[in-house]
Amino acid sequence: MTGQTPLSDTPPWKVSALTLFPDMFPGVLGQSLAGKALQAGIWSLEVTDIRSFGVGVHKKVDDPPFGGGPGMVMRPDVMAAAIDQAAKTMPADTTRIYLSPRGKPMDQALVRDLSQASGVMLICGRYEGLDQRVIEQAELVEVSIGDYVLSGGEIAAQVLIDAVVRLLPGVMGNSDAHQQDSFEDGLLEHPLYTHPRQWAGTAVPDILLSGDHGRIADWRHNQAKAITRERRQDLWQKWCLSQDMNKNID
Ligand code: 6GU
Repeated sequence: MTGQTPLSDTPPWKVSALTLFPDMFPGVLGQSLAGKALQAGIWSLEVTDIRSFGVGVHKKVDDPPFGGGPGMVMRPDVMAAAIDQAAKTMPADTTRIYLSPRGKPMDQALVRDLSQASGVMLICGRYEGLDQRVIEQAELVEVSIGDYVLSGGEIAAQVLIDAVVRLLPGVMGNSDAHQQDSFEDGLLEHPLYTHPRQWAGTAVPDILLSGDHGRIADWRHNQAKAITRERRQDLWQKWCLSQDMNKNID
């Protein structure tokens, strides 16, 4: 008896998070699906406290921006020292992501790529952001979770981790389930219904009770197209183009 879980021969997907607020981790990820997967060793989390690399007796991590302007900028010397330390326990080719509203928008393709890597380093900024030189020197990839501004990168990092962890083998019972996820085929997901069949004066659509799996699949696909066209012009245009391209290839 080793007491090992069935998946323990697979190394965990490794997260190295750098933050001024280490107590914010694992945060919401300590619960539910991600929390169970963390306990089961499907992913692992190492948190680096940026403060411990601060300069002087006051462990200073920030200074005002050269050229003037509001707020403070995180010092490149402090950040580089924290990143170098964290990098020691990660493979040399680990992607280093700096969570920033200036970044490339996070999407399901990025999430899927990261889930297929051995792990990720996540750098959480506070204040106005990081000195540009450390972004370049440490080859940080800037990633944003949407067009709004958060007070720091920690919640964004947790959004990213959650999206990746649910794709890791053994986390979601039915591994076919993500085939249906919104974005997996470029469309938003179709609507869902369960019991009771009649509720608040509204019946579940008859087609879903027909047992005709081919017609149900067609109905759902049409619903997915209609919802995407109505809500997300950007995704709809992309999907239409991808259909045209496939037609030309076939
Ligand atoms: Cl990744 N970080 C911060 N601080 N704000 C954001 C963001 C990230 N994405 C959108 N807003």
